[in-house]
Amino acid sequence: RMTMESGKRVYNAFSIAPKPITVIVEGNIGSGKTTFLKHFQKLPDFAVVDEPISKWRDCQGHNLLELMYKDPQKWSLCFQSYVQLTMLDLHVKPVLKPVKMMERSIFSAKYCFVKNLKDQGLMNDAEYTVLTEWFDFIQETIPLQVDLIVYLKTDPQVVFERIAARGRTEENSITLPYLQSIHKLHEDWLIHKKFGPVPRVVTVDANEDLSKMMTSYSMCEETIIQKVA
Ligand code: DGT
Repeated sequence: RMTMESGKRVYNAFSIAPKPITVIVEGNIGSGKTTFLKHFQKLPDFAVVDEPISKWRDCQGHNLLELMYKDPQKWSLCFQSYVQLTMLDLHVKPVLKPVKMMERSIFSAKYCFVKNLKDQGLMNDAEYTVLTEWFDFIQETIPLQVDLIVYLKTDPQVVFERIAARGRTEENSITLPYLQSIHKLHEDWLIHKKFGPVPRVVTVDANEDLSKMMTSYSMCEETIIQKVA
């Protein structure tokens, strides 16, 4: 028998595990979500589910991320429908630890990325409507539990420099105005709550050099643990 003890809860791998607290980590491209999650991956009570970007770069041999950046008008619907599927897959993935952490969500895909493509005229109204109908259907039929959102807030200029420095090939066409739009949509969604009610948001100033962010990580750890206790 395999059991995992965590605070007051006892987990038995052969019984149905209690529902974990789900935390999603959001923020602009290059805001440090992966580094943030790496910190939590080391802690015993946290299950970090894999980020789907590797799937976007290799969908049975197709690099959908690259296609989307090269010709957004042609490939955005295809890319975003795959993002929606891979995100849904992560949302429903069961974990055996008290806290489940995810990098991004089906929500940022919809409210930030899809909305931006639509606003920029890169996705037409018919395509946007089909994606939205799928999104609404998923929300109505599948429980997508989110208890807490960690928002890594950055200045677009800062992430612009980080993205240039990391040199991911698909991303060499990313411009400052693009990052400004994505930033604004994160603010509209998480701070101004323009797209409806959102779960509790913890905002972290993520402009600091990534290596200096340990203090913020520990603060978030406290907040999350308090919520779990
Ligand atoms: P990090 O760790 O904060 O630096 O995060 P990134 O930049 O590795 O990960 P993410 O999810 O912000 O972006 C991955 C790439 O996918 C990036 O080039 C933006 C692009 N992308 C376009 N549309 C979407 C979408 O709907 N969702 C997500 N997650 N990414 C999208």
